[in-house]
Amino acid sequence: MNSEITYAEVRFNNEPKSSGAKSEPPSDKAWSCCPKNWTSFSSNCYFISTEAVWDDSEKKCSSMKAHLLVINTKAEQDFITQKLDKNSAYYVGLSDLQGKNSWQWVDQTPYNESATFWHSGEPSDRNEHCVILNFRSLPRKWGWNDVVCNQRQRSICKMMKIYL
Ligand SMILES: [Ca+2]
Repeated sequence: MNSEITYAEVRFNNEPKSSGAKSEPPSDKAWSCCPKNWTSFSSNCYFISTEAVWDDSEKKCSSMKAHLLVINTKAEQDFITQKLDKNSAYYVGLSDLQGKNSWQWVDQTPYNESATFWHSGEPSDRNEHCVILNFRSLPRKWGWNDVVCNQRQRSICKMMKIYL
């Protein structure tokens, strides 16, 4: 994956900072950007990746210096889902690999019950250790579902913006 930079954004120091961001951008840096073909939101960059099992999806993200998507806010999820195909499912960086109902984000962000967006009835099965983001029509919304980790699914990678 090349990391050619195709555009940059200017962030003024007096611009209000987005709330809830886990990592605030360095305040003394004025220019930030995302790699080619990535999309930007707040201080992060996102990439929609091709089908793979959960493990390999995380490896693909890591090879691009990113992680599977860690969802910190509803606003972030709402932004990213606008870019997704309602007929696909996308792995995110949340798993319970031990099957102990102990959900872990790939970047060690603490799992916060009050910022979870499970579909109704999910998580549904102790044998389903990995999480996808998908669209359900009743009610019409995007949400999370635990699934087995060896299904091939599309996925979303996330990295912090690059500050120049
Ligand atoms: Ca499930």
